Amino acid sequence: MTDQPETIKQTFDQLVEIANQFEPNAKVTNIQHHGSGNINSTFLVTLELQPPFILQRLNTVVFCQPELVMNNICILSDYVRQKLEQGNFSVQRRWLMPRVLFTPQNQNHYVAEDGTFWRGISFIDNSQSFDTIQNLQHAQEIGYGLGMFHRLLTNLPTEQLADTLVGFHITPGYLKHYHQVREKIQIKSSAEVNYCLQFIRDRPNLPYILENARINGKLHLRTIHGDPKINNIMIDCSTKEAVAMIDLDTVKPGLIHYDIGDCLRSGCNLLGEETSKWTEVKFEPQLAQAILKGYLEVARDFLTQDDYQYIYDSIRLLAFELGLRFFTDHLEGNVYFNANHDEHNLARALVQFKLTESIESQQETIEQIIAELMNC
Ligand code: GN1
Ligand code: MG
Repeated sequence: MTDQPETIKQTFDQLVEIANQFEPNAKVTNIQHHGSGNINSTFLVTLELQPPFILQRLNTVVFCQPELVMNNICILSDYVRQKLEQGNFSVQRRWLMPRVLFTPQNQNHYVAEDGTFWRGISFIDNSQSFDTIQNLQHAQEIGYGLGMFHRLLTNLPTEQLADTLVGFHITPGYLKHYHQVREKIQIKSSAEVNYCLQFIRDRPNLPYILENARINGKLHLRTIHGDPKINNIMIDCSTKEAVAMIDLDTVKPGLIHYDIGDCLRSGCNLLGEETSKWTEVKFEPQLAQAILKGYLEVARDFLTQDDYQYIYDSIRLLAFELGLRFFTDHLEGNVYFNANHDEHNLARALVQFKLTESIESQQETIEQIIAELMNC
């Protein structure tokens, strides 16, 4: 069997050589694994006398046209930088876009000898991110960050961006794929697997809720982030304010509800996505209130009445959708999400399904929070 680029591991010296493509005039002092992404491999490169930068190997099984991903990111960052510089877009505080680093050949990426695809991105200075919400102020800043990102992109025509991940967040498509996988494979039964099978079976209409709203004209496509989980929103170490959104691979046309739902399902689970205590997972409404308050501070002007009507559904759906994606990947043998052990994606699916259950059991409270915020 030949190695796929994704399974190749680089030695430290090879990493230094790749890093040098993006900062040819600086001396690399260290390269360390960074963050907790499930798809790409991320490293922090430290340099002598210069700020560090992020080096990433793109997973080209998932992003099969990585050049288009890089083009999207460049279009987006140029657009936002211009908007911020023009000054007619008032941002009262520090807000930054990660900068794509170019090679001496003026390329926004580098393909190594082994066929792996790399990019360099500036590190947002004096900032950090967290896998779980630290306090209510942090929650509000998470919402503000997402709102600011959406607001900056409200007028970027979606046609300018390529669809780099066809079917991303189209839940009916994930359901279809799940059924195809089920037909293909022999399922090894266990209490956990049976819980997941039943969980999906019990919610036949849920996967269609946002797509039907789009088809019926209630929701429309805009430019979205696609992966606004809370560790993709950088927090300034000094002011504790949101300063940037990172991980721009999935920026593309979509429904902002994918982003709102994903941000809330990620932020309002204090045990985090990777917990082994899945039976204890809960959705925290007071964190949802703080995130939405921060979001509306910047997003209120471009939200329609229908947008508000689908916020609860989006939170419930995005937790369910991620559970469905993890569970399908478990059944398929971990072909999409990086997994540290055979049952890893099953464990992750259980967390998301338990979270969905908790969201459903608090529907009234969550809807009331949304209604109050809408009217204030
Ligand atoms: C993946 O790799 P990462 O962590 O940035 C996934 C998201 C999921 C997330 C769950 C392209 O993002 O959709 O919400 O895992 N990204 C892609 O942790 O599928
Ligand atoms: Mg991502």
